[in-house]
Amino acid sequence: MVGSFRIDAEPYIWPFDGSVAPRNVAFVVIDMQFDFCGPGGYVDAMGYDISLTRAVIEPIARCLDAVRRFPEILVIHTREGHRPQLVDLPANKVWRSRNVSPGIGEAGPCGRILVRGEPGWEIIPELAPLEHEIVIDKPGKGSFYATDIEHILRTTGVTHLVLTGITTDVCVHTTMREANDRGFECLVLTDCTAATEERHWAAAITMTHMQGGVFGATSTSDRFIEALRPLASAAPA
Ligand code: C5J
Repeated sequence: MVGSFRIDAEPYIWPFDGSVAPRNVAFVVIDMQFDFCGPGGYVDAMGYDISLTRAVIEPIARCLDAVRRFPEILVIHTREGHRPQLVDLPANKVWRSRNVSPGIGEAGPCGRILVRGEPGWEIIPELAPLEHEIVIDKPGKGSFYATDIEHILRTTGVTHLVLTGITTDVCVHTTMREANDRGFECLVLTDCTAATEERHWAAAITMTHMQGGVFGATSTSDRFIEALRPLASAAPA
């Protein structure tokens, strides 16, 4: 594969360093699990409208289709969840969740909420990882805390992250902030991410743009796919 790409984005044309080669990019799909977008999952049990978090399934699937034509782009999926023994589940996380639904770690309609191996914890089939793709299990909101994602990114030479998934204001933002502080250049695809409330999605996107792009930049699935297109046609047959 040859070439590099750049993307029309806000508040600057991404990336900051002019363009990026596919081998330096990871496409990250955050927490597309039943618990966050499936009927009976954690978000549904808390009383939120899961049509918001489900709306990102189609655009993410389109991006994955495009990205999977470039084997050099590392595809990473994350799952938020805890060990069945709950030894990695902070007491305050349980206490707070119990205020609004069955607590994290307790039985809900899709099994124990956010517990590894339970039906609700699984990634939805529409966005299932392929065998060779990387899956990161994380006990927290950020993808860097208590995981090996940074080691994988540094080892494979990834310097630029395209972020998608749910929820924008929690796990996507926390991951972007963690990555940004470590020097990774982040792009969020706005139609590939959603929050449990639209105003929180809007605030999370706006916050990314402040101070000249304090955490990175944002674009859309269409612009991302369009930016990859010339690379595909430049590839040797
Ligand atoms: C939340 C997440 N919202 N994946 N987790 O608790 O954003």
